Parts: sequence; C-alpha cells; structure tokens
Amino acid sequence: MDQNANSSDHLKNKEQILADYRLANLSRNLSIIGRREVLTGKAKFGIFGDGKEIIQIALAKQFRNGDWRSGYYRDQTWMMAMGLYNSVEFFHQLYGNTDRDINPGSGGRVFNNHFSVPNINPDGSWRDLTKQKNSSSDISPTAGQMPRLLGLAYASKLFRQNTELHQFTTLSMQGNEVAFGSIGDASTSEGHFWETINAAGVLQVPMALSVYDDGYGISVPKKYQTTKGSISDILKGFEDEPGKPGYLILKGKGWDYPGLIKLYEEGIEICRRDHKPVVFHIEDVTQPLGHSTSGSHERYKSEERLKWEEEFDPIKKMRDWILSEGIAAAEELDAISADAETEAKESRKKGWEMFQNPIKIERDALVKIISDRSCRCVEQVKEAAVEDITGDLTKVLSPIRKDNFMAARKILRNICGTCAKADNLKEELQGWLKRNYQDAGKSYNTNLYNEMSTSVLKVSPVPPAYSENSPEVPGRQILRDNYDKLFSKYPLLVTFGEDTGHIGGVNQSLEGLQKKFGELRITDTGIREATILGQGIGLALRGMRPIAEIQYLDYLMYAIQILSDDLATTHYRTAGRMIAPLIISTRGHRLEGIWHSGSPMSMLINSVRGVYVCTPRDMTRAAGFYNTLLEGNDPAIVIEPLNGYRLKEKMPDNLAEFKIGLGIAEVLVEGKDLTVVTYGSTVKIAQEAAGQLVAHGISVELIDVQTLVPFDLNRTILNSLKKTGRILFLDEDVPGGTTAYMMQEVLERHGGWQFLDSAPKTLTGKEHRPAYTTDGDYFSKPNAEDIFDAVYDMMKEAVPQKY
Ligand SMILES: Cc1ncc(C[n+]2csc(CCOP(=O)(O)OP(=O)(O)O)c2C)c(N)n1
Ligand SMILES: [Mg+2]
Repeated sequence: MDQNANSSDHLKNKEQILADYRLANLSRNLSIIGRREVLTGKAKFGIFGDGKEIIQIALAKQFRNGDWRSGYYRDQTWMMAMGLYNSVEFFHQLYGNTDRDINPGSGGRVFNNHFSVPNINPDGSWRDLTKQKNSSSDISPTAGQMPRLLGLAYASKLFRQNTELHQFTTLSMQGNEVAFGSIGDASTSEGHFWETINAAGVLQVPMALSVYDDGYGISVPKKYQTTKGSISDILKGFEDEPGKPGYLILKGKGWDYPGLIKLYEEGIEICRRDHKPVVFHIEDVTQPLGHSTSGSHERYKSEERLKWEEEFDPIKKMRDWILSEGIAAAEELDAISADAETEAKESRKKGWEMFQNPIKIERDALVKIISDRSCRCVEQVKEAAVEDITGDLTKVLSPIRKDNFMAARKILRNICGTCAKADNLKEELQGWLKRNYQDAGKSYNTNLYNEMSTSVLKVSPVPPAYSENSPEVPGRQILRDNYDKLFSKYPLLVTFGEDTGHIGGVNQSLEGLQKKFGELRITDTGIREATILGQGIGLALRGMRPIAEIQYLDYLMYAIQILSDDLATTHYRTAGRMIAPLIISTRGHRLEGIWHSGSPMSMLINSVRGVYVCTPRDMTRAAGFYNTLLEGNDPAIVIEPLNGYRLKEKMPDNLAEFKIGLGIAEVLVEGKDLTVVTYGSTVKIAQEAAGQLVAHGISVELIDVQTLVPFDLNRTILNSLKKTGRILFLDEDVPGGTTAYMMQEVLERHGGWQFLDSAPKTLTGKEHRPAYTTDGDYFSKPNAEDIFDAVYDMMKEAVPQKY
C-alpha cells in the first residue's frame, strides 16, 4: 500500500483489503503446516503467529522505511506484510536452513520466527538504514526485547534534537523514525517491561508498543499475570496529563480489521510527530494452535474459551466484515483462501527440498567414498561394521548433517589398519570429514566476534606519548581530558548512566563535560541498569557510538541478562549480519564491602562471550581502550579499577590518539624465577610483592594480561613460562574463577603445560564476598604478603636448599 494512504482511503480499497485477507490466510496456513512439520518430526520446534494476523497487518501499514522493530516470536504476519519474509523463508527458518543467502535473518542459528534485518554490509560498513525497514534481532527470553526497544526509540530523539546529527542522513531522517515493539500479555509481568515503560515515559521517545493480549502465557492465565487482569488499566497512571507528559494508551480488538487500521494510524501519527510513547493494548486476541509445538492448549483452556476463540478468530471475523460490507462475495473469498493454502503447501515442499538437497549431496559423496573403495578388510567384524553403518545411513529418509557425520566418524574407526590400501580410504574419509567440518563450522561456529575489517583487533596500538613536562595528575583527569577530546572527535558519541551527566560521574571522570557538550551527549539516567544497557544496544544498532555507564561492576548483575542474551549474541545470532558496537563502562575490583568491591570476573567472562572484556590496571590504560574501541565496531566492557581515580599517573600528550591493543599482554617486571599473571587492581599489589621478593633473592616476571577476552593473542605468557618454568595466576575473583580460565588458556590452549617445572598455582579472593573496611579487604582479597608467601612457597618447594 502507498505509505501515505490514510485509513479511510484504505478501507475503500477492495484490492488492498483482499490482499490483506490473502496474507492473513497464507500466514495461518503456514502456521498450521509448520506445526504439522514439527509433530511429524521434520522440524525440531515451532512457534507461530496464529491469531495475531490482523493486528499485524494493520500495524505494518504504519511502518515506514527507517523505522525499527523490536518484537517477539509471534510477528510472522507483520514481517510478511512488510515484504521482509515470505512463505518459503518461513520453512527455511523452521528447518534451520543454514544458507545465509536464503535464510538471512539468522542463518538457522535461532528458533523460527525470530527475525532480523542486516544493519551492516558484508564488508562491515553501515547500510543506509533510512532506505530499509529495520528489525532488530529477536531473542526468546520473555520481555528481552524491551530494553533494546528503548534504545531504538531513544536514537530518534537524539537524531532529531541534536542538530549536529542531521548530517548523518543514512542513519536517520532527523529522528522521524518510530521504534515499534511487540510483547505478549504475560510477558508484561517481567521487570524489563516495567523498567522500559517507565524509562520511555521519562525520556519521551517515539516507542510504539503493541501488547497482544491473548489471555495466556503458555498455560498461565491473566489472573495470575496482571493486576486487575488488564495491562491498560494498570498503566493508566502513565497516561499523559496536562503539563505532565506520559503515554498515549490505545485499546483495540484483535479481530477488528477496520478498527485496528484506524487505531494504528491514529497512534503512530502522534508517536512519530510528537515523539510520544504509545501503548496499543490489543485485547480479544486468540491463539488457535496453542502456544507452541511443545504442547496443546486443550490441556489448559476451557471448552468455553476454546469455543470463544473459534468464534473470534480474526480471519473469520475479517471475512464476516468483508461480506457484511459487500466488498467481496463468499466465492471470491473462498478462492483466495484456497489459493493461499496452495502457496503455503508449495512453499513447504520447496523449503523442504532446499533444506534436504545439500545434506543428501553431502551424504552421497560420503557413501560414494565407501562404496568405491577397492580395499576390503580381512577382519570380518570391521568390514561388516562399515557395511552396516553405510547401509543404515542410506536408509535415513530425512537425513540431517549429524547422521552423515556420525556415520563417517564411526566408519573411520572401523577401517582396517592392515589393509594394504586402507590408508587411501582413511585419507579420503578424513578429507571428507575435514572439508565438511569446515563448512559446518562456518554455519555454526563463526561470527561470535566481528571478523570483518572493522574488527577492533585490526586497530593498531599507539603508545601513550610523554614529554619532559608531562604532569602527574589523578587518574580521573586523564579519563576526563581524554573524553573531552573524544567528544569533539566523534559526533555520534554519547554517554549516559546514573550520575554521569550533571556531576560528571561519581568519580568525576566526566567533570564539566555536560556543560561543554550538552545534555543530549552526556546524560543522567534513572537507576535502571538493564535499560541503560538496552538503551545502548538500541543506539548502537542504529549506528551511534554509545558508552553506557554502569555505576559499579557489582550492579552489572541487574543487566547481565540483557548483556548475555542480547548484546553478546547479536552478531552471532544474526550470522554476522547485525552489529551493536556498544561500549560499557564500569568500575570494579577494589573499594569497600560486599556490593562495591566485587570482582565477579568469571561470572562476567563466562556469560558474555561475544563481548570483549577489558580490565585496565590504571586510567591511562582505560582511556586507551576507549580510544581503541571507538575505532572499531565491536561490543566491549571496560572495567576501570575503582581505587585508581585519585592515584597519580602521568598525563599522556596524545590524548584520544593513543590506543591500547586488545589481547596484548604486557610484561611489567622482567624476571627469571617465576611468572605472575594478573590484571586490573591486583597489578599494583603484585608490583609491590615483586619488589619485596627481590629483596629475598626471587626474581618474578609480572605480566598484566590487560584484556581477559581476547586473551594474550601474542602468547606473551607462554614465552615467559618457557623462561621461568613456574607460574602463579592471581586475581580477586573466587577460587576456580578467572584464574582457572587464565590457567586453561595458558596451559591447555597455548600448550604451556610442557614448560612447567613446578605445579601451577592460583591465588584468588576468598569464596565469600569481600568484607567491609580495610581489614575486611585485607582478609578477603589477596594482598602483597599473600603474594609474597605464595611465590616464596613455590620457590621453596622447587629449590628447598636455597629458600
Ligand atoms: C525469561 C523467560 N521465562 C520463561 C520463558 C518461557 N516462555 C516462553 S513464551 C512464554 C509465555 C509468554 O506469554 P505471552 O507473553 O503472553 O506471549 P504469547 O506467547 O501468549 O504470545 C513463556 C513463559 C521464556 N522464554 N523466557
Ligand atoms: Mg499471551
């Protein structure tokens, strides 16, 4: 439809109405067939958009180029209505087809009906986001789409209100874009929903959220989900009042085609024009096929409810409306339904063949290698096993790659070692396995990090430069003056967080900068870590350069779900098609007490693979990481050492220009007896201990890994270990935490075990959280004496006569 046609024009346009009716039917047929494909074992799992067809057709009419979607797994009709999804792709998603050219949203990495539209080109450059309909990439955790939705909407506000950004014409049309969200009724019970609703109301951003209220979250009805059983009723306090901007809240019925068309037109116009957040509470929504293929809704819906759902089926209701308005006759509508059903069936066949053919070709190549073999093993058992495995494989009706690989690997075990020509067969089979593993690896194991030329790992390090007169200043001033230059250099750079704006951060590392660069660039937020993260993700997806500040590392726990499920998987789950280069700035390790001095690094690194983790030992290093990260396009966390803001460091001359390379470990003290590996705040303590050890004749080589992910790309630690033969891994995390990670990297991955002359050791914080006061710290975390003793003991054990 013409993007500018209004609803009254539209409701007179027979052709368009019938096209909508056909799409609704097509989508429903896909859901029905999709469910069957799972129940008959062809697909693994299915979740569908049945019952939500008409809402989404109405909604999609208001979606323009440049707009953004952050929705959930019910949105298949919406995506089809925007031309971003078709009936064959529906099956590519369902079967998990890994061909990215035909299944572009995820390359088969996520469940069906999880969508995305690339925001970058294959070379890593940004696409013209104003010329396409954009969809951020869906995740399965309920309400997980909400924090990101806030950021997508917030970007429009920045692009509109900060006139310096009007030059970025391929990112935004001066902020005229709406961020459309969708959520199920039950998911509004989640904290993310409420945090986002409040934040979007405070920020007044063009967020248009549809709640599809089908009365259930899987089997649990609304009375257990929502106070008073109505989300719009309880959102009333958020509504606009004179002089008190809030929300526009609109209600519609999921079966009311003309009503929904008018409703969305009205709501989106205001949302776009005034940057007013809008909630569309769509009631009377059905779910004719039940929640997913994991069960049937007859188990929990009453007879009466099931009957009502049949009666209020939106497609049936649309048909009744068309007939009662005299727009088309029953025969015409029947023909449309039949045609839609045919398309759905043919698409299934096509999708299935496209899924199966490459697997069968792979299988045939394998079987041919076996059947063409000239060598037969004299060991009957082995020969029979090869025959059996191959025979079984050829009998699999609908093979998946696992079948091929299992067979190939089992056959390999049974190829007889005594057979004269066995080596050839072995080689051929090994060749098949290698080639196909490489190919499967591309499908499933790539794109965790940016592998393009925009990777931050391709940014060349530049050391901080000093002159004779370089002053010694408190560390926070280095950050502040570095930020000052960065904000001048990068117009798309913004930072926001709790106390970040007016006072310039709790440690004054942004002191005075809000005054200089304005509230739109250095911004205070509410206390809401999950949506600070989401705000950053949304901005980053839209091409801005956000630094989201989380006040203390311990509070990142509030955002870990979004960090782990959304940010860390964005690039991976879109098979490299989307990127969200969000920088998260936080501070941790050492200060006072349980909630201000944690160093839960193993929790972090093990839940955010896909995000780089920088652990600078001082503020020069921290500033250097920001400088590096802003030249690449990767998400990353920088953990500033909490006790370093007031410690003096030399001010570099080349602020905003010096860059600390990620994955580059640094030898801080050279030594020959034992290697100590650490990072962050413990570096200083280890330096102190190294000094004490020298006085006792022990020469320690101290290495700062600088970033935990990536880890020591140049094998600096391994080289040190070759020299010393002894190694101690040190940090303030729990026992078995990040020290275990570092040990595995060095000893197993880099092969360091071969060079050990003593048992490798770890020295960590205690298992409990760090206690309050300096004494609490002394007895909770490793101190210089502990390090001294640990090293001394290792040396004594190795050379008892000397120590
Ligand atoms: C955080 C989280 N908890 C639980 C689930 C399992 N789950 C998936 S969908 C769903 C119900 C969602 O209901 P609703 O929001 O009403 O959406 P609907 O499926 O009804 O459209 C649940 C509990 C999940 N995916 N994520
Ligand atoms: Mg529901």
